This record gives sequence, C-alpha cells and structure tokens, in this order.
Amino acid sequence: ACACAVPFQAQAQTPPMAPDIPQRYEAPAPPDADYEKRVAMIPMRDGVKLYTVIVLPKGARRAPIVMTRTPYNAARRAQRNASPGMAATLPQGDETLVAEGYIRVFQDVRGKYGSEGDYVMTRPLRGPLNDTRTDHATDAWDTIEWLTRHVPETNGKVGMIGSSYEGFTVMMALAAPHPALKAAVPMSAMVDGWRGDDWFHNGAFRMPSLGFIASQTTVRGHGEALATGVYDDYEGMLRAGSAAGYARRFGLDRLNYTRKLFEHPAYDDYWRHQALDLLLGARKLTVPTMHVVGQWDQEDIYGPYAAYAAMERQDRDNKLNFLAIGPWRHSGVNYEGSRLGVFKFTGDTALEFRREVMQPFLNQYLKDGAPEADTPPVLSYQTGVNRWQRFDQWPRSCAEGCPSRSESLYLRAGFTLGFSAPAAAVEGEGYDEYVADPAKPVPFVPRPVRMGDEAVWKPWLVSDQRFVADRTDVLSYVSEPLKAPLSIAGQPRVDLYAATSGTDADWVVKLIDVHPDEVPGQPELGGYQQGISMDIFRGRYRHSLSQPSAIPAGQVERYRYALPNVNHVFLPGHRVMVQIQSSWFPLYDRNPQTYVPNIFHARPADYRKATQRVYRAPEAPSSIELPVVGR
Ligand code: PG9
Repeated sequence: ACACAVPFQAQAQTPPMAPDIPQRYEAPAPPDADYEKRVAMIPMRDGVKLYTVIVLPKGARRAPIVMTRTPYNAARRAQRNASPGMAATLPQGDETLVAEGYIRVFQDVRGKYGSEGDYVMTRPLRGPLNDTRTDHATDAWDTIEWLTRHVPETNGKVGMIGSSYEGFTVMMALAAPHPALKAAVPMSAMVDGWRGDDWFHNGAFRMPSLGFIASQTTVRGHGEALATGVYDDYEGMLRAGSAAGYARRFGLDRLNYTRKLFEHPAYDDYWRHQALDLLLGARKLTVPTMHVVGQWDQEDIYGPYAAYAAMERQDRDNKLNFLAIGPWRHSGVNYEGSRLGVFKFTGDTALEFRREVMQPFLNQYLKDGAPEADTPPVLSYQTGVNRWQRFDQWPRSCAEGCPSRSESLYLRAGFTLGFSAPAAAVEGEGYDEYVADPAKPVPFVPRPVRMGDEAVWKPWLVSDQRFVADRTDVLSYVSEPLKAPLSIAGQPRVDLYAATSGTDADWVVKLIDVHPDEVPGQPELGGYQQGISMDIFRGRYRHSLSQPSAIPAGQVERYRYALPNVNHVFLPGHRVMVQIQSSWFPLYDRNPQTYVPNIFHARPADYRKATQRVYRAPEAPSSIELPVVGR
C-alpha cells in the first residue's frame, strides 16, 4: 500500500503531556546549507565520552581537520550565527579555514558542557599532580584517533588551533602528540598561571580570577555572575578586605580551585609541574607549532613567549617552532585587527595574518599537495611605525646572545630619564618617595571600574596613563622629547633599588610612550601616555619565587624582573616615561605591606600605609634595561 494512503489520523499522536524539551536536541543544518554538522560522543581510553561537533563542508573529500578543544561550550563555538553558510556559522577567525575547505571540529573538554567526566581547571599532565590515566594530551590523542577512523571525508591530517584556554589545550596535545597531529597553532595560550598569565603575575593575585572560577566551576555549563551589589568593582573589592574576603562573600572559598590557588600563593611545585614552557621545553618537539600572541595581551602575555623560547632550544635550525606577534589584545588574532583602543594600524592586521601567514602554514602541513609556505621563524608587528617584520629569532635585543644588546635607561634626579647612570649624589639624597596607602590603592583603569566592561578591559594595556600620573603615590619619570627614533624589540627588564617602611611591598613599573602635546592627524592622542610594557612584582619574592621573605624595613633592596615583550618605536617628538607605584587595583589584590605568611589570609589590621623610596643614586641606580635595537 502507498504510504500516502495512510489516513493522517491513523498516525501516532503526540500525547498532550509529552515533555516539550527533549533530552538533547541538535538542530539540523538548513537544507540549503553549504555544510553538514555531526555530533559525536567520542569515547576516551577510560570510557568517558566527550561531546564533539564536526562541521564538514558539503561534498568534502580528503579534507584536513582543524580541531579546538574548549571549556567554553563546543556547541556554541560551532554556532556563531544560525546560517546556511559555514563561514557565518563558524567563528569569525575561521573564515580562511572555511575558504580552504577544512573540516572543523570543536570538543568540550571533560567535565564541561556536553562532555562526561570530572572537570579539573587546566587539568595538569599525568605526573606528580595527576595520577589518573588521562589528561589533555591523552584526550586529544584519543579524539584524533577516533576522527581519523570515523570521518571518511578526511585525508587523515589534523591540526589544532585555539586561543587562551583553548590555546592551553593545543599546547597540552603537544606533550604526547598523535602521529596524525601535523600542525599546531596555540594562540594567547595560558602557559604558566603564576609567572605572568591568568591567575598571578609575579606572585600578585589577579582578582578577576575569582569571577572566572565562579563562571567555570560552579556548574558544568556557564555559572552565574557574582551578585556584587555595587556598580564600581573597585569599591566592592576594597570593601571585601582581601581576596579571601571577596571569595568568602560569594561562597567561592568552598570551590576547590579557589582553595588550590589560596593554598599555593608562591611558585611552588604545584605551579612548576604545570608550567607548559618547562614541560614542553624538556620534550622532543615533532609537530610544527606556531605560537601566536598579542603584544598587548591583557590575559596571557607571558606564556606564549616563554613557550616559544623553551621550545626553540629544540629547534636550532628553525624548522618546527614559530612565533607570531601582532598588535593585538588577548585573542585579538581571531577578530578585527585594524585598531586597539584609539590606536589605528595599517588595515585589518589580524585578518592579514590569518590569511597570509597562518593559513598557508596550516595548508603546508595539512592539505594534500599544498605548496611550502614562506613562514618566517618570527613575525612581529612593529608598533609606533606600524609595519610587519620577519626575523629568524626572538628577542632581537637582550643582555647577551641577541643580535643587539640591551641598554639601561636610568631614573634620574628631577623625575627625568637618561641612558647614563647617575654619576654623583645629587640634591634630594638620591631617591624619590611616596606613601602607598592600601586603603586608597591606585586603580588600573579610571573609576568606576567595571571588570565585565569588555570595551575597557580589552584595550586597557594601551590606555592613557595620565589619569594616575599626578597621584602623589605614583612616581613619573620622563625623558626629553626624542630627536631620533628609539626602537626596542624584546623584554624590558626592571632593575629597581627601593626601600619600604613596611615589610612587604608590590612594585608596578610601567614603560610608557608619551605622545607629542599636539597630534594634528588624531587630536585625541595629544599628550597621550600610552602603556607599552607594564607589570607588577610582589616584593616578598625578590630572592626566590618559591620561598618568600619579609623585606627588612627601611633597607634598600634590589628588585629585578622582566616586563612583557614588545616591538615598538618611540618616534621623534615623543617622550619615554616610566611610572612606578605600589598597587594596581582591583586587577591585583592589595599587598598589606606587612609581611604575613600567606597574603590571602591577611587580616584588616595587616593593611598599613608605607613610605616607599625609589633610588636613583650611583650606588643604587634604578633602571630599566631596554631591548634597544636602534636609537
Ligand atoms: N584567559 C582565559 C583563561 C585561560 C586559562 C585559564 C583561565 C582563564 C581565557 O580567555 O580562556
């Protein structure tokens, strides 16, 4: 009998009380779509299944796969827009992959969103911190194995890309790579949570970590925002007293990851055993890897360079390990890159990079018969003059072993700067001083501070520092207007001689480009104090990052630490500025300025004003070693 003859009424009716929300619903791709979506629960070696979305161009044959493993919801990552077009469906940064006919895969890491298993934040590799059978290296391996067997449209070659946490999972896959993993592009990767990426910078704790932990670890999906009850996070975080006080207020002290952070304030084995630069630097590099980072990455500005440097030791002949530095914010490589804050570049630098450099690199290793790409070992955008540069190594300038040698820029009397050391004690006794009051910490951006305001957060590292330049607890040293360009390419290094009347202190040093008083072509840049390379150091770690010690009150101590990498030209007419302060709130928790064993447990009475002296004397010549490549 013909099916069409079956009377409609005879078909099974949907019971009125059938639940209207199914257990799981995958919307089919629209019939006219140029792609197909498949969802698979891929089994790992321990039986845990991971939720994986596979997006294939229609008619794909012998297509390479590019995979991202994410804690941020694979289904959503594979669905930017509801569209019959694959390019509009996938993330903006994927458009060149789509144009080249790639299969795109997103997978939820274990324990998040659709995946089974336990979630452990930035799960450590199997070893001293992880006694289970699995980690991100095995999960990537098992997934690649499955994909190459179960996706008939693939040529069997897999690449991994991803930014930040997703960059971390790319790096993890490199620890024990599947033979089909042929190329890796970790972008803005979280590499070392203590030295200078997401959780701490040189021992100073990043307060927004707490909100992130809430969003990430209260539920498998996306957790609720904190009910702060204040518009200005500066106020809310100050009132809470300390990072632990803030955590308690929202019950975050009951979350394991908060506890792990609070139990490991120093750079102990918990951190060392997770530092991916140390781990990968000690393993044989076999997969071509391009590290990508934004010069003004406000979240992971340390790790990508550290990982590149550590892995470079395995790649003396520049065959496998590459570095690309753009004028971008965190993950900016995947979005529009024609400006950052008020600073404009030469067109969409991010798209240009993805199209001209990253895609040919991926094609070379992943696409059948693709030509060899002309990939520079190091690609770097020189800010100030706004042009791409190709190098065979990074950094370009350092104390020893680089093409150029760094030069010290000294703090001088009268709040000036100079390339010669202070020769003789001058009036003012060789130091400048300020009172740092933890009750009035220096804000990192103008108040009211809204940590969730992305328009402020994303470009904040290049923001105008004038709003604090005249505070009495900020020292600002400035050069004469430059007569010739001053070009730097590498890591400025702080060499600070300072004393405090307290027994612990934070030091924030900011290298700033002061634009001319008038900039006719872009008037709002007149006198702009542009952050170039800035970071914080918690004084208790001056002798050892793992063994903190109290600072002897009133004694001159030496603080040496590196600022973030930069490739920048200070142009003629501009001035170089160095600002020094002792807090950067509420991005970093306050230092009580009284030594306590664990700052997370400091009590209100421990927070005390201190007088800070910054020396610029012949026997205590504070300076920044600049990675000068031309002046
Ligand atoms: N910076 C974010 C992050 C990475 C790793 C751990 C915690 C946070 C991110 O953008 O993914």
